[in-house]
Amino acid sequence: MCKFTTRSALIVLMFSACYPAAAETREKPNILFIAIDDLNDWVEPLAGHPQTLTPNLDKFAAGAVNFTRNYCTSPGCNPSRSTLMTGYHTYTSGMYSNYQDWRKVPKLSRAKTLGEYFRDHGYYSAGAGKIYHYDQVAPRTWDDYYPSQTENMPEEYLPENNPVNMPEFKYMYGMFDWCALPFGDENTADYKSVSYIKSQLAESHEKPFFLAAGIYRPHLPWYVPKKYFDRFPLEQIRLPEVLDNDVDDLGERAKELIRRGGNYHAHVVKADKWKEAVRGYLASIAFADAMVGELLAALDSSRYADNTIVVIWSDHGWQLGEKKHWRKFALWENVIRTVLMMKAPPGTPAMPKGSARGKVVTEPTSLLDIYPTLVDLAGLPPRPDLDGTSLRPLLAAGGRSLDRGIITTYDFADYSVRYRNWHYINYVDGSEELYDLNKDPNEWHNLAGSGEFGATKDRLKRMLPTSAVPLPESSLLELEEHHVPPVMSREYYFSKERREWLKRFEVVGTNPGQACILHFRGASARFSDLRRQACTR
Ligand SMILES: [Ca+2]
Ligand SMILES: [Ca+2]
Repeated sequence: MCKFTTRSALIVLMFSACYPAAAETREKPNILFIAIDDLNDWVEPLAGHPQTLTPNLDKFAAGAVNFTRNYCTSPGCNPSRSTLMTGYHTYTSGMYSNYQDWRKVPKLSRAKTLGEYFRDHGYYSAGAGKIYHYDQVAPRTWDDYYPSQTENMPEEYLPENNPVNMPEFKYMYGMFDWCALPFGDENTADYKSVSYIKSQLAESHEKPFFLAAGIYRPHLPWYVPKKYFDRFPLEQIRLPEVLDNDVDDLGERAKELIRRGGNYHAHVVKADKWKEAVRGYLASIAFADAMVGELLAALDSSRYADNTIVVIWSDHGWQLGEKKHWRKFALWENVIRTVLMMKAPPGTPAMPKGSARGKVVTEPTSLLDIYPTLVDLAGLPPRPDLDGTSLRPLLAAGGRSLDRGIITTYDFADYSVRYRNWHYINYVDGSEELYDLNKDPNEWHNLAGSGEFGATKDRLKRMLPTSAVPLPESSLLELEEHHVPPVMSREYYFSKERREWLKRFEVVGTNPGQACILHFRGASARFSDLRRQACTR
């Protein structure tokens, strides 16, 4: 990565005996770490929707290892991202909910973050866009950040009179909306983040680098340039497959997760907006894929093309009406499954032949595995304290299985275990679900009540954590009226206080006179009101 004249090379040779560390440093691989927000399996390499268009992710998968059954630690941006970046699971740290400040969770506040650990071992670390949850930034992770160490996300464009397309309903997340922007990629916030990373790839770096690009789409609002909407004619849109009465075999806790937040499904169906919403999500995914393409093309044409490890991941999945549920915040496969692909070039210290090309790994893995995998591949001192496992055996051609159960939590005391073809869910109220994904990929038939699968269920149940670190109250954010207070104990779950709070979400049916549209304050993207222009429906 450094250009040497003959003379300077001679000087290095002369001093190399005195400075072996310098020679070793030059052998360390660079890392390009690409995060995509709220992206489910609707990408071509995971084939979750037949109409999705993700040529760049598809091309990358052909030369990389595609972990097709990878899971988040928790289906919310904040716990998912902060556990990934520190390497500790929710139930070993106490970081369970979006309504916590991860920096006030004692174990995570003391943790060496991923970028920080690489900095400590001779790396230059920089990033742009959403890696941490909005304003919960961690400057110790980075040498430099765009737009800044305190504002991690560039300003988003906000159309006038939003929401543009989704009729408001009580307690609706204010950004639950979509529209075709009247300008090109270059005016979007994501493009600005991507441009910063591209400029970093164009520079000459003396140290190996850890570069983190946080792409915000397809997170709501689905405002992306018109050309992406044009790729998905509305009349041709295919809705997710659903089963009538799918929710009938679910317990009370699951039904609460479906209804909460004002009952999105009832409102979307009543307003006849289901196809439009699916289109908005597909358009946003196509846009995010284009941003990935920009980054990968810049890497390929840079001097770092042959010595950079690339990791592409999303922080959790999303539902668009399956089980009458929208958004995240649940434990079904569509919600906890994420994108994870990795590519290690030949010459990587721990993997001289590089990772396999076009390999598909179907055994369950976790976003928590990224940290120990990168430490392992880069040859940094191992971190046996981390909760994940290096995926090196799975990255190699052939390679051995890790054969693990992968745990995901929601709030405190809702658990999911993915093991081989099985998915077991154990909720705080004691209700359970069991699915055989080989026979029932849509999770329509809950087998938990069937005696036939008792032994399987018990086996998966034994994989659950036996003790979980409580949610530290000191880490809670101030709650707003539309928030659902996180479950902090089983006692609290069944308490009268909680039942009273939840009554506000029992509202069904639109009532424009009472519509109360809520925007997250202090914990969302920043929006620019400088260039308000019309955007199309
Ligand atoms: Ca997210
Ligand atoms: Ca069902």
